[in-house]
Amino acid sequence: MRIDIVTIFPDYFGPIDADGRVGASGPLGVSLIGKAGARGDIDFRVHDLRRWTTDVHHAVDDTPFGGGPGMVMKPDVWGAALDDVLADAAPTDAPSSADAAAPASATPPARLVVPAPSGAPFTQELAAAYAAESHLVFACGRYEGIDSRVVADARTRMVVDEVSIGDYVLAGGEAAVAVIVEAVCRLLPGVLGNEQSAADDSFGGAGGAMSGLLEGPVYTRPRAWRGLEVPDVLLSGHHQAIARWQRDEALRRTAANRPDLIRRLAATGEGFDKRDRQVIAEAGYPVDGESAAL
Ligand code: JD8
Repeated sequence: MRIDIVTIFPDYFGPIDADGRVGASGPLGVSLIGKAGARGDIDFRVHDLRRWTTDVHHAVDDTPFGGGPGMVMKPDVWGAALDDVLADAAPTDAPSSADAAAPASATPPARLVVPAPSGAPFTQELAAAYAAESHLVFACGRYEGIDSRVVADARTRMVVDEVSIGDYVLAGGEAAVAVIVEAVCRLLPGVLGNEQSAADDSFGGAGGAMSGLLEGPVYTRPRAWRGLEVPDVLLSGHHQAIARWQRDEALRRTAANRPDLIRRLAATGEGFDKRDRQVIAEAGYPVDGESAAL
């Protein structure tokens, strides 16, 4: 997968070399995602938007039409940047032996992702959709945002998503891009070690036993710490009892912190067995077998 990020703060994503490649530090350079980048499984490129400014002040913003606070990012600078980034990623017309069979048009176009507080919610489901793409381009806004014609223009030739990572206000899109890139890249083949799997991810996952529920509590050595013991069942070796206990804990935590997820699972009808409904009822959410009413 190729991931391009356009921003006025390239250093946010760590040391960037002349070709826009990221170094071994920063959110894209460390951990499993950093290793995948170093292996070349993910081709990260970070671009400074000011490279496409044309005036001596390298201006990327201007006053908003219609008045109001702050500044708006200029469409002409963004348009030129996205044109070049997309052109750079597009296969050259001289097909090499490898893609001789695959004419240029065969290469799926990139998908443009623009974080914004007004965007559609970014979800695990969308993360999985992005993980299936071959090329993602992220546009990091700042100030009051990017002139809205940039997205309108890009939509004439590619899929564009305006997404939000949550109901709080950030100062710009960089943090949101770091969040989205991590959620997407951990789903790519070979990124997570084999001991880890995304199958059981909360908020969707791939149909694992716990998918759709929040994670339950976790423990490791020492067995006793500051007078606090690890639950005996986890030391019992009784795998069925352990699985049941972990599910009960996940149900209790989900009912307490995210009753909306209980409703979503209850609505699927086959989300809960008799024991589940008993645990949820004890947690204050009666779910009867018949209707999914809570
Ligand atoms: C992109 C500029 C700042 C936003 C005036 C504060 C996402 N969940 C989220 N919260 N905030 C953002 C976000 C904020 C951004 C930009 C994303 C570009 N800003 C602006 C409008 C109000 N300032 C976000 N994803």
